[in-house]
Amino acid sequence: MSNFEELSKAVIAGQEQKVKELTQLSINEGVDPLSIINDGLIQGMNVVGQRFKVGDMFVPEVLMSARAMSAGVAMVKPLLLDGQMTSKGTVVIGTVKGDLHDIGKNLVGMMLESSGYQVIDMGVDTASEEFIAAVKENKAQVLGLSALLTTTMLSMKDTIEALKEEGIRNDVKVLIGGAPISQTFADEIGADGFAPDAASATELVGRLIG
Ligand code: B12
Repeated sequence: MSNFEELSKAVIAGQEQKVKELTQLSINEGVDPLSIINDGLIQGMNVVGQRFKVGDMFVPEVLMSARAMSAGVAMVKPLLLDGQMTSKGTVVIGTVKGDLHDIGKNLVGMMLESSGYQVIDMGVDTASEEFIAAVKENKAQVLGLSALLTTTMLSMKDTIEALKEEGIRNDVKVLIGGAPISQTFADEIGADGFAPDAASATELVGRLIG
């Protein structure tokens, strides 16, 4: 089994210590840092995302995998060349007002970060004004909104309207996601895109600003 395969397996199994050991091993062997992230750590997390989707893995396991992956990413990050992680663009991401769910949003943020985007994480319960301030301040190309409740998903529309009022709607692509969100809803409220999971979200960001 290659190092990458072993690393992916350790991420899938949520074995943080093993991920750290294997990551260190790859670093010692001089493996390209970006490759450790993309071919090892993220590969594992992609499998986790797919298994979660079909009901083969559950939230606590997903969290353990995410934690294990982050531990590996944190070790590799300082080794990346300047700009290697931040050259692809800036994404502001957060969970909308009134909503405290952040597991999926964190996964999306982590995966975007590991794929080379600068991610500004606004946390949970984020008001439209806070999103707008962050988009302006960081000159973000993408705004990612997460909602897990049917009641809070409606505030995504408010944020899009507020972007229009501020005159910056055309400066930023709005991407939405979360369990109750669909492409139909995205079309309805005038979002630029919807993605059902972290891997597709990363792909979509690439397509939107790539
Ligand atoms: C864990 C959980 C909680 C935890 C949250 C912990 C945390 N730190 O996030 C706690 C216990 C706090 C919680 C609280 C509540 N919850 Co809750 N919760 C869940 C649960 C079981 C899992 C959500 C989750 O983390 N999934 C795992 C992640 C990986 O998946 P995900 O969030 O869908 O994210 C993926 C995609 O959606 C997408 N994605 C997510 N965000 C984004 C953003 C962008 C930009 C993109 C592109 C993609 C994207 O990519 C992610 C990764 O693959 C769901 C059930 C469910 N089926 O969703 C209920 C659920 C969402 N909760 C629900 C409810 C009702 C509540 C409460 C109101 C309960 C209560 N009565 O107190 C409160 C609300 C608190 C609040 N104000 O937000 C309901 C919502 C019903 C509805 N239709 O609105 C659900 C559906 C459960 C149910 N069947 O009743 N909850």
